[in-house]
Amino acid sequence: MEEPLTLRFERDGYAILPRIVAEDEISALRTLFLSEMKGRGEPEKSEGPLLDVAIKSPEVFRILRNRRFIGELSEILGPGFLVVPHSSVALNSFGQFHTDTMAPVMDGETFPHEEGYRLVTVGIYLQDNTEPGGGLRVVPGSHHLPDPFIHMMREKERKRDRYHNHKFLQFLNRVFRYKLFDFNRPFRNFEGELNLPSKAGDAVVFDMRLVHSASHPRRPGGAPPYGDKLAIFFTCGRDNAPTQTYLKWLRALPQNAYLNENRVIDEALQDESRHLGFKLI
Ligand SMILES: O=C(O)CCC(=O)C(=O)O
Repeated sequence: MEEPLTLRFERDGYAILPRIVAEDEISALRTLFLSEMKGRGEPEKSEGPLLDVAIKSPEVFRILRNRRFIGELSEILGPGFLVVPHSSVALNSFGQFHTDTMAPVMDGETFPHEEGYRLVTVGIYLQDNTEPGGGLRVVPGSHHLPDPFIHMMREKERKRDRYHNHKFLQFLNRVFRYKLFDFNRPFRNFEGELNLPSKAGDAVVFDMRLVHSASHPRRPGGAPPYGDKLAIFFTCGRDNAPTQTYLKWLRALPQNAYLNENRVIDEALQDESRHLGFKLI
């Protein structure tokens, strides 16, 4: 008998929900997002994400009409869960190992350790994840452990500051063609990492405290077989106090001013969401 989804999620900190976007819809979504994101007329910004897609993009909201998807998310998050910012479509984003709670914890927030906490990132990848990347790497169970990045980020900042204040270190680095100091090396691999075998259209749901990284194309020089990497991301949370604290923290960040200025969620969309079993925030 298959283990219940909630037990698996609580133990591992992630779950793959298969076939949330049907195979025949993948290429239409890829074409749509690629034309939207590559044709924005701002070459230097062409790789930046589309933001707030849960409320702005009908094609993205359509995915939330999948009742099996909402049912499985409700198992993980509880009924009437919240779809909170950020939601985005990301093109060719290949971040390194981190947790999604590292930034608020570094700001002094404690909600990831509070009773009832359950905030997840949901990634719907529009290509298979294979050895050359396309999806997510995770460290199973790491959401139960203290966040290693708090110390690692402080160390990185300390080393960077020392380097920037030290002309001789900068000179040495130039001599060695900038290969001597690589402050991101500790973030490239992580002990216990697992490349999740997701297929295009699967949803990968993970606790925001889980150690994870984009799965990188690991063939130096070789183009990944899927071409451009595309993924849709949502953040979802249990309807409770830790989620509200997360929202308060998020809204107060200067780069998120767009969340506080004339941001209106269409009433019909909000009604439909309630009927489907979640609330848009
Ligand atoms: O880009 C990816 O595939 C990883 C996403 C990620 O790290 C995140 O959403 O926090």
